[in-house]
Parts: sequence; structure tokens; C-alpha cells
Amino acid sequence: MPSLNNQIVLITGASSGIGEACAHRFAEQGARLILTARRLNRLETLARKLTEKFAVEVQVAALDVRDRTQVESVLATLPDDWQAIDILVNNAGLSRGLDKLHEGLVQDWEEMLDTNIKGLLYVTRAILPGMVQRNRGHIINIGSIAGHQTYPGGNVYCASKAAVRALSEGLKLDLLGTAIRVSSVDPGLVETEFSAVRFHGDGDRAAQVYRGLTPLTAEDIADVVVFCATRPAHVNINNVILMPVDQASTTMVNRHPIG
Ligand code: NDP
Ligand code: 8X3
Repeated sequence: MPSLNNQIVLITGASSGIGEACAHRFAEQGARLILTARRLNRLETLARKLTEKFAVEVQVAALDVRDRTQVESVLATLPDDWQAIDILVNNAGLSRGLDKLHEGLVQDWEEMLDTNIKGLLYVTRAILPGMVQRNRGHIINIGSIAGHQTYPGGNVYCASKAAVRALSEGLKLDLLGTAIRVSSVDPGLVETEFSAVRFHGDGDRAAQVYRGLTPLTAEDIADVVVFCATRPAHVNINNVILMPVDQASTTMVNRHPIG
């Protein structure tokens, strides 16, 4: 298995859930980590933990992926020996609301589109030229089954993840002839802060999403991300769709009676 030791991995949205779990998994493999998100205090706590446990080097940076100027300046001012990023995990993302389109909040739509599509584009645009120049690198996008199947009330979130799917496919086409790899990891239900964010902090409603079923964990997704990143150099994992055994589609889940 190709080694991740000393490879530079940048993860967006590393302050929680799947991004945080990816940070753990890459640290276990000896990678050098650049962890970004808006909540810097969480990143600092995580960085301390990873440094102590795995003796890896970690950089943290407060970064709102929606802010193009900030993305460009934060990434351009990384220390020289952190510039040659080997793996970019475009994970930062969110859903807001589950309203019918004609009742939806425009502010929710803008937050999702600005984060899930434009944020991913800004970060990729800043990092990919260096990968092309070095003819080395791997972009791993966190998509969703929502990008493959639309569900009631999912309208704009599903559209944003369909865009991520198209962008992953487009990148793969554009990078043909280089050694750079592009993967999309597209999960179903994963229990993280995702649903609490979707329902604007309504914890009871968020808990209902996972009620009576066994969801995926953030670590399940991180395992797949690391799998993609550790294939031999000639192998590109284009797309992985994974869902819990208790889920068959975006709308069909098996809930066990609660005793
Ligand atoms: P969490 O809410 O636990 O984590 C989301 C992460 O994204 C946080 O670290 C958050 O950090 C970061 N983030 C959100 N907005 C921004 C922003 N504007 N700039 C920078 N970082 C941002 O959810 P998940 O771990 O579940 O979500 C991670 C990804 O996985 C998302 O792209 C999501 O769409 C996708 N996904 C999730 C599924 C699920 O069921 N949970 C299923 C399929 C895909 P901070 O707030 O500190 O900025
Ligand atoms: C998250 C999975 O089904 O809640 O992308 O949209 S779902």
C-alpha cells in the first residue's frame, strides 16, 4: 500500500464530523496535516490531540470557504514547506432546511450554494495549479447520495451535491494526461452535526433523522477516503457510494422498533 507518511493533506471542515475523522485517520498514517474550518478553537484542540497521539505535524487555519479572498490569502501564505499539498479533501459543507422549494429560505439556499459549490471551487482553484505544476496530487471531494437521488425538501442541497458530482467528473476529464487523481466519496446517512446544522440547532428534530436505525459513522467515511488515497499511483477510485445497511435510498430506511 503506498504510504501517506509525510504527505501533506489539507482538509476543509476539519472541526467536526467527517473532516475531523479524516484528520484522525490521516494522522494515524503519519501524514502532515493542514486543518481548516471557521471554528479555530476546535481545530487547535484537535491539532494538540493529534500531535500528542501520533507525533505528526499539524497546521491549523481559520478559513471560511465562502470567502474567496480569505481562501486565496490563507492558502498563499502557508509556510513554504507546507505549500506542496499532496491531497486535498474538499469536505466543508452543510445543508440548511428541508422545506419545499416554494417555501424555502433564500438565505439557506445561498449558504448551501456558497459553501458546497463555490467554496469547493475556490479551494480547488487555489491548490490545483500547484498539483498540476508538480504533476502530483489527489483531490477527494465529499459528495453525497443526495447528488445521485433527489428527495422531497432536498431540492437545493441535492442540487449542490449534484454539482459536486459534476465537478468531480469534470476535474477527472480536465486532468487527463496528468498524474493527478480525483475521487468523490458519496455517503448516505452519517451521524454527525450535519442534521443539527440542517435544522438550525433543533437537536430533537436532528435526532429523529437517525431514530431506530444504525447510521454510518464519520470514521466509516474517513476509512473510505484513506482507501482512495492509498491505492497504487495508477489507480483512480472515481466514485464511492456508501450507505448504512439500514438505508436503501435517500427516502427508504429501515427503522427498528424502539423497545
Ligand atoms: P458536520 O456539520 O459535522 O461538519 C461540517 C464541517 O464543515 C464542519 O467542520 C464545519 O466547520 C465545516 N463548514 C461548514 N461551513 C463551512 C464554511 N463556510 N467554511 C469552512 N468550513 C465550513 O457535518 P458532516 O461531517 O456530516 O459534513 C461533512 C461533509 O459531508 C459535508 O460536505 C456534507 O454535505 C457531507 N455529507 C454528510 C452526510 C451526513 O449524513 N452527515 C452524508 C453525505 C455527505 P465550521 O462550522 O467550524 O466552519
Ligand atoms: C447527506 C445525506 O440523505 O441527508 O448528504 O442528504 S442526506
